[in-house]
Amino acid sequence: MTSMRRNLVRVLDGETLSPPPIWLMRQAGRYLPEYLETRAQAGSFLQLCYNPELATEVTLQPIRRFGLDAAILFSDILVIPDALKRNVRFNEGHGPVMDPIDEYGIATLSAESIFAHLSPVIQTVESLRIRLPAPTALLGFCGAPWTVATYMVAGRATPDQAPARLFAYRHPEAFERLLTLLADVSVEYLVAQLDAGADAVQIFDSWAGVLGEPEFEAYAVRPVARMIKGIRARRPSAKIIAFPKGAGLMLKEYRRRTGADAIGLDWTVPLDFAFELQKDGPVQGNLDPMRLAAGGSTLDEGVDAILQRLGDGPLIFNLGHGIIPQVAPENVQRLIDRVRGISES
Ligand code: 1CP
Repeated sequence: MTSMRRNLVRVLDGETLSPPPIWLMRQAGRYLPEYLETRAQAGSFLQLCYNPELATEVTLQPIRRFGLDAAILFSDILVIPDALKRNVRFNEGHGPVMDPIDEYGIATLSAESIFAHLSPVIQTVESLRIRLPAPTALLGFCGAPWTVATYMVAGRATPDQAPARLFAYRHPEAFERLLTLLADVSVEYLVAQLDAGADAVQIFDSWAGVLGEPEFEAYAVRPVARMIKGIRARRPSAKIIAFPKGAGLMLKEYRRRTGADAIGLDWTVPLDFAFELQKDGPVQGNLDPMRLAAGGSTLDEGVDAILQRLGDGPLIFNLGHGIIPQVAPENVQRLIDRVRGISES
């Protein structure tokens, strides 16, 4: 395939684009009526993730509606524990659940044959690259080892990942084994996504923010650095965004220590600090998703503040976390128009 330098990739290479490329975390999802329709057709949420035709369809839905600069593969970070036979289920209204893992489970955990299980996801990437408009970048993704491990240890969603934090103190060796296994499996998985046509990949460390300083180094920085080194050893030109949500001041050294091309910023990151981080390379973010839900001038002011402070450097415009189901689709259009300078006022 002739290589076309899509806007998102240009920014990941350090270019400043005006307007900046924009995509939104959870841009496919329950705020879109067409998503709810396709999800109902699929049966369960996981069946949707493993159905290349329907997963392609829901990935394309926000692209058709809004013409975003990037599509993100429709899947979930928890397909990895599912492939590791942890019996993942998504129960309506209760979030994900799975069989909690203990130190004995970790000792016998095997990554064998997980790629057969994940092949429908890779097929989705292939079908997306064929179906997407040429200028639209395609992002692959996975969860960071720490974030995936938190769900595996607790067996469910928790507010602060207390079960995994406690487990890591009590069983440091078992926990290290789990993180290393997840990192190595995730390298293979992301390389497969890149080979199938993803322009870049994002590593979601949604729970990085609950870690103290030494734990952040051991569980958020080191495993992600291992992953990025592993990916680059195989695909030297791979473009990688890392999103350590809630990392706060620990963002400062994060890019250098992990080797990520771009860092994703949540909405609590002050714009002056984001500006400093941008001197070292591209940043992505960081509108509060609640501003998007609120809409109107609240939305416009949030957008303008980000563009004013970060618009003269390499920026990928995004939310600071995922879209919530209550968002009106018109607000998403308003956001995109505002970023692109197509505003009414
Ligand atoms: O009802 C439904 O349809 C399920 C809702 C849903 C959706 C739309 C879940 C369950 N996952 C997804 C898709 C998803 N998940 C994407 C698709 C692409 C897109 O962004 O459009 C992506 C990138 C994810 C990644 C993901 N899953 C993360 C990292 C990002 C983040 O939100 O922090 C995490 C933590 C998950 C786990 C997960 N999956 C689903 C839920 C509700 C959760 C969070 C559980 C919790 O509260 O801890």
